[in-house]
Amino acid sequence: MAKITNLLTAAYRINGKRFLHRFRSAPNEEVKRKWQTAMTDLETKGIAIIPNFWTTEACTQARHDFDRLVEDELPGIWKDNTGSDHRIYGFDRVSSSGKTFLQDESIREIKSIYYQAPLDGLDEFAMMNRVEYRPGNLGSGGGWHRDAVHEQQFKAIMYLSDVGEKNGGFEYLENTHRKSSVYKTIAENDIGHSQDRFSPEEMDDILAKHGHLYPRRHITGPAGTLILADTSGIHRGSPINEGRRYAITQYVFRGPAIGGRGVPAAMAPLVLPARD
Ligand SMILES: O=C(O)CCC(=O)C(=O)O
Repeated sequence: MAKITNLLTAAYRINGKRFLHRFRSAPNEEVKRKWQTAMTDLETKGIAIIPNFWTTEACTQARHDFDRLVEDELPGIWKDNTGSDHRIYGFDRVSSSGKTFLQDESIREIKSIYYQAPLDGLDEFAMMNRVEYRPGNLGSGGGWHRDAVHEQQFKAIMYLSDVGEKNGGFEYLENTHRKSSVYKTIAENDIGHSQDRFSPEEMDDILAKHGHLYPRRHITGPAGTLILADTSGIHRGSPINEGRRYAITQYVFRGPAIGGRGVPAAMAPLVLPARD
């Protein structure tokens, strides 16, 4: 009975959100053509990889800006419990590298197409983080999760340092951005209708039963590798075993003008205020 209630509640929340979000804007055909493969991967698998999006020099400059702000103890820097993850939410407000990333023309067009929404309807900011090995670290993002359960959630994540298997790369279960995966995990893995975090045991069960449907990707690549993902799909930053991983992420939310709620209330206080 609980399972049926969970399925009905999830269906109600998913479909209500879809109805509210039927705002469309004309896609830019040139961008659509240039990024066609990436857009198709994003839409079908939930994840797309674009190599060499930034130069080594631009990545070095962003790392330098971040390290200087941490060294200067900028107020508002967020840290996880183990001291592994340092984050600046609103990096675009304190670094020109952050601003350049957030304002990138191609990503602007891609997110507008993905959300089928005009850009001025989206609320957004850039977050830069540095993750380093500490015993017991859970990786960037604190373990396997969905950023949203009932609606799509776009993120653009770019590595700013070289990321190999041991450096805490982004992991993603392909196809879990599809709402069918929400229903499937409720029905076959005893997941709650709005559950957005998953224990190691729950992940073992999901992978054992549905690993063939949801291939697990661990993204490695040099500095400048761009990942576009629908993070309503199941993902995490892998726990880091070696070195430091620097990355910058665009957080993008539907604003009130297009039927969304903007930056979530729990996150808003973490974001540095905009500067003139
Ligand atoms: O940085 C990453 O690899 C993933 C981060 C993440 O999942 C999050 O912050 O929600």
